[in-house]
Amino acid sequence: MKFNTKTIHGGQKPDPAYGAVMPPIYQTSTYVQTTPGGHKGFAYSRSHNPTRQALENAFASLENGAFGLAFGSGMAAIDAVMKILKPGDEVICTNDLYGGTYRLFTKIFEGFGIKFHFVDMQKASNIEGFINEQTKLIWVETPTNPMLNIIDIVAIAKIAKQHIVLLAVDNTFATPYLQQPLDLGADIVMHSATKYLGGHSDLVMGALIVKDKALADQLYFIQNASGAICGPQDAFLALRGIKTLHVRMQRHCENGKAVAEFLNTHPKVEKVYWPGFENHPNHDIAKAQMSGFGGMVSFVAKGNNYDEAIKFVENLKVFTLAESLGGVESLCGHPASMTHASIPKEEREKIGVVDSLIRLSVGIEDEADLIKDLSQALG
Ligand code: P1T
Repeated sequence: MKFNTKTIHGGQKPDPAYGAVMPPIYQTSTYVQTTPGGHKGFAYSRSHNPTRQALENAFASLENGAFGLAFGSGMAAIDAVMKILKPGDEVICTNDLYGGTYRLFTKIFEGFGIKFHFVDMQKASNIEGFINEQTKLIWVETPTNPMLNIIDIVAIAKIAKQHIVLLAVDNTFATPYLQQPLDLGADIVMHSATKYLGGHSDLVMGALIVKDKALADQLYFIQNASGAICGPQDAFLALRGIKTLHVRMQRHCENGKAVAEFLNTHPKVEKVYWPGFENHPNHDIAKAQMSGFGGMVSFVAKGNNYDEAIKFVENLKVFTLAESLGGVESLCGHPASMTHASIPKEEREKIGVVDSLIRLSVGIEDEADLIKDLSQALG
């Protein structure tokens, strides 16, 4: 089945109870048992829920995985992966990461005795010096949030396999429409389904997808034991969102390109970060591992002035100043004070997240209105 068909039918079948084409919202915590253990595969909704299961099947199908798991947030999904680890284990992760991921790693899991190495993976071989007997996991975000760096998944997977280390890829920015990390050698794909998968800024959710049964069993055990599942209503909304993922992403890519190109030639703009530019440091890798460049664009205005950056985001009218990304509406963020505020300033600035950096999640409105809005706010 081709991807565009999978978004609508992947892993889905009519509900067995009454043949409903869309999975009903099974708003129930529990299920009748005729005798202890005598049930239809559903005993308690933390463990299994038919609406969530339909969504998990859709996740698996989209990413060419065998098993999907849905969580109450992207952070809950990452938290579940980290719980595979034991004190003394080490993780190598991209140095440019969503601020919440950095915070979870450094403020929670470091306290449990896990060591994190934040490495510039734009050159894959940079990770080799950090691998030792304790290394159990490589955590990759690509494109990265918010600098839009591109990491070569095939090259990292090759190193991971040589050293028998798990590779997890946060595929939130690319979505499976543009990039399928399991096919490139990753063991685990993670999503903040809050973003493009849900697509309408109306839910918070996370996803994990894997191919390997033993790994799926381990992650399911953690999901059930820790309990950070999503509810059936949100599972329904995510399934509904996924059905238009391919058409939304096509427009996100078109509008993202138009916005990136507009900013790149604007006299007040210093630098635009977008993997579609031929002079982006890893443009060739992006071209090889992604089928488009997505709808995320970051930039810095000339003068690198904090007050001017704040004035710019306040003056936008079509772009909404808000946390998050990946919805149909265009959003604008100021990473240093919003999504990446939990990363210390000197760490942030080392990777380019300066106080004047602005991040755009380019939505699917009319391109002309978006450009006009950016133009008036820059003016
Ligand atoms: O917000 P949540 O669903 O828990 O997902 C966390 C997360 C994980 N990974 C990436 C790449 C993300 O971008 C996020 C969430 N990011 C934002 C809220 C943001 O505005 O960047």
